[in-house]
Amino acid sequence: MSERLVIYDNKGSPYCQRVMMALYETKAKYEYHEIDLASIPAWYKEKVNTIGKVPGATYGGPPAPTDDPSPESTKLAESLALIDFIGELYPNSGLVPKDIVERVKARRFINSVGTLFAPSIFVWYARGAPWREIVNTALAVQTLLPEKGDWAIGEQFTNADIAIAPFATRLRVLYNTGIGNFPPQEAAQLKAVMEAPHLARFNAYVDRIEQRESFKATYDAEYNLAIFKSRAAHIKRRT
Ligand SMILES: N[C@@H](CCC(=O)N[C@@H](CS)C(=O)NCC(=O)O)C(=O)O
Repeated sequence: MSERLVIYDNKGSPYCQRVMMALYETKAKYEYHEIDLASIPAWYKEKVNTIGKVPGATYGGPPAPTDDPSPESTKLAESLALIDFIGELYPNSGLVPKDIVERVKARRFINSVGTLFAPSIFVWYARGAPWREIVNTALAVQTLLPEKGDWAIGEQFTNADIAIAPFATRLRVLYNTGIGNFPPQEAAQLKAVMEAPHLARFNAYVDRIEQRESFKATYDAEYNLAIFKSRAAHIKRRT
């Protein structure tokens, strides 16, 4: 039987959305604490995640308030590690493939998302890096999509799909709205190339992700749009 699990989340964070999707998919039992990123509480850094980032989690230990976790609980962080942890807690969910070859395929996909696709979006959105790199990384992800099956490694929805979900969607929001620290015309340029036929399989895949219940239940479009606007304004003030 699994032990007490407390999740520290922020509703605007794509990394946190990964964890919330994994919790939804597994129907996991957990307690919840929202962290305000505008004023991260001192106790969170001291007692949960010393680098002060969300998502975070505590696992096990005796009952304690979520804002004063027991030193006996294990402190966990990093979205990709957390979704694997949740998948392993609920092995029947299939989020972590049981088959070793499928696990390696999922890991390869997750790596491409974590080291190429997601960072290419961030450096464009926040620092005005070239948008072409996003197209290149989306094409690289597309080559990993299998011929058969709706998901990253085939028929089974896994953590590989969760890893890309928040970033693929937010990319669409950025190029549809033009919110970000880049020249305004770039949003339309990127949208045209992202929506061209050469990325049809990638886009059909992202459409399926956006229709998944675990995605819809963990993504508040209006709330996220407001977050995007305020973060972009903050970045522009700094640059
Ligand atoms: N590599 C981490 C990244 C987490 C991350 O950067 N979280 C952001 C929210 S989107 C955060 O907590 N920022 C607060 C800060 O840096 O002060 C993960 O995958 O969990």
